[in-house]
Amino acid sequence: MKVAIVGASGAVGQEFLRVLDERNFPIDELVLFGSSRSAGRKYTFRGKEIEVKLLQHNDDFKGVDIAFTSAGAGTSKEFADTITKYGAVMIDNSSAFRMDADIPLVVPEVNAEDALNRPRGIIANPNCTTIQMVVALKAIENLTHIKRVHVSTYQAASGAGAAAMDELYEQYRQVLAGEPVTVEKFAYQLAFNLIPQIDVFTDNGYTKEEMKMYNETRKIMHSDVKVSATCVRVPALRSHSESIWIETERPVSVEEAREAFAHGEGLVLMDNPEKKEYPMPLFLAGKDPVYVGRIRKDLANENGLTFWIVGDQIKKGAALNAVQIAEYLIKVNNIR
Ligand code: 2RA
Repeated sequence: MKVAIVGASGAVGQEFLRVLDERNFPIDELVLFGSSRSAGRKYTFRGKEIEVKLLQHNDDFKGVDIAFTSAGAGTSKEFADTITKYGAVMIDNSSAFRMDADIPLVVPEVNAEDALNRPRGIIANPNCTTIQMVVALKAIENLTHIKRVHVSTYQAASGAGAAAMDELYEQYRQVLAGEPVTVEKFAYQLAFNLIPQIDVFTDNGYTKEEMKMYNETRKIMHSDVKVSATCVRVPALRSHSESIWIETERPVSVEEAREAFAHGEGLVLMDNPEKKEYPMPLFLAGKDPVYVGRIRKDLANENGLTFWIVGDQIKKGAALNAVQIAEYLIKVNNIR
């Protein structure tokens, strides 16, 4: 299998290298692509040093079976034809194609089979907050239809890239040293703060990040579920947390929900209030699963249930989900 990574130098690109190796993904040849800023850099994969090639409109993707792309929506749009023209499956982590009707938006635990219908050779990887939420929602949707979702997210700095993580570290150091604080990657200082804005505002007062959770969840779950989100940047490093409230067609007890989450694909139940056991981003960075805890009946709605989830934004929220899509295609022998 010949595999390409476009955007190899970014936080998600680097995670692709780790996840592909960790999961012993079948690769005969790996090619790395990047912008003029990263072309020439070298990374080691399975003991072999690989140099990043400049991404160009040429025949470099001839013979490539799977191309993982995470270099921004603009690059994905510009190079989609170049990447797919010789038959490579493009699994794209950007927002470029997620809502295109002829491009599947896939979370393997929820709608893997959608990946089989890809007329343009492209499969879109959802937004990180959507991925981890629908993995949890699926466990309850299997019991009864979810009609409404309210979600507040607590999104780590990693969502804005590796440099944003570095800025958060530096801000804490600067504050403690009494130095002026560098604010470049976020609208405001993030250290000792929360920022209730991720991406730009749309006409309805929701941000693009919040509308992604509305639109993408409905597409992935093939559902009329209504999702009202508030997406907040918090001073955590690389795991996103979400406080989720759902309204279901019939009441779901805490015990029933716990059982469903405990057996849900891609989920780990971490819910024991007496022992102060619940998911926290600091301790779950780098983990594959989505962790679920704080499960309670909603006091304001007899068909309501509320719970808390944590997932690694770079891993399950991006690189791992994309690799799992590729693993599914290999399992069902549907790469070419
Ligand atoms: C964020 N979900 O967390 C967005 C993009 N990764 O910033």
